[in-house]
Amino acid sequence: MNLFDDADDDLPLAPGALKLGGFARDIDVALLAAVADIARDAPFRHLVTPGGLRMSVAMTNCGEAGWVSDRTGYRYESCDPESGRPWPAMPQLFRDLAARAAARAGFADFQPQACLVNRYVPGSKLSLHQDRDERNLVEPIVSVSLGLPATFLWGGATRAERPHRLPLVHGDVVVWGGPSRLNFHGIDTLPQGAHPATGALRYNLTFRRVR
Ligand code: MD6
Ligand code: FE
Repeated sequence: MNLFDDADDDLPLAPGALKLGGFARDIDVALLAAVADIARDAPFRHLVTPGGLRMSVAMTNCGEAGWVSDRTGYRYESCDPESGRPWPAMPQLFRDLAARAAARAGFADFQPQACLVNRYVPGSKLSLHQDRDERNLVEPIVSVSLGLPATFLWGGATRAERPHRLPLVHGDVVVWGGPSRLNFHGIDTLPQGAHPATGALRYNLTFRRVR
């Protein structure tokens, strides 16, 4: 008997959006090792928003395109602007995880082009936003949480809708496409804590089709 079974259920959030509790937990060590490899090549950095604010979440990417922000706007770039070199290749482990999670949520044959890697320390947050810098707004985003628990803010189609609060823990995966692909969402200020796998950090991997 697993007393924690409830958290490992598939939880529908909205049409096209599904939380897969604990889906990535059994490969956490390999995922975190891959994140460390990526960060050696393309270090985490605090991007600046078009409005000139430094983001509290540190970011890097792997795959054929990476999400970046600066004073000129948000976009995908095939090279890391810090080094001028292509982003690190997306590990096969990442591709397989993203495809398995998407398939479970009903999106067959998902082949991600970009993986944005977010790193949070306690006090970091990601304000309510829409993901709309991708040209492909039909295919899902697959989002993997590792390390410290966080509260996901799950809003509606407009900024005015008050967001629901959804706990995300180590190994949880959210798959998100179709009708709710443009819903507003964010991460509430990360509380203090220590996780056996990451210490005082949370990582999030989001896999996308960009083009
Ligand atoms: C995070 N995630 O969990 C931030 N976006 O750290 C996102 O902004 C996100 O989890 C689109 C789809 C799923 C996500
Ligand atoms: Fe997002």
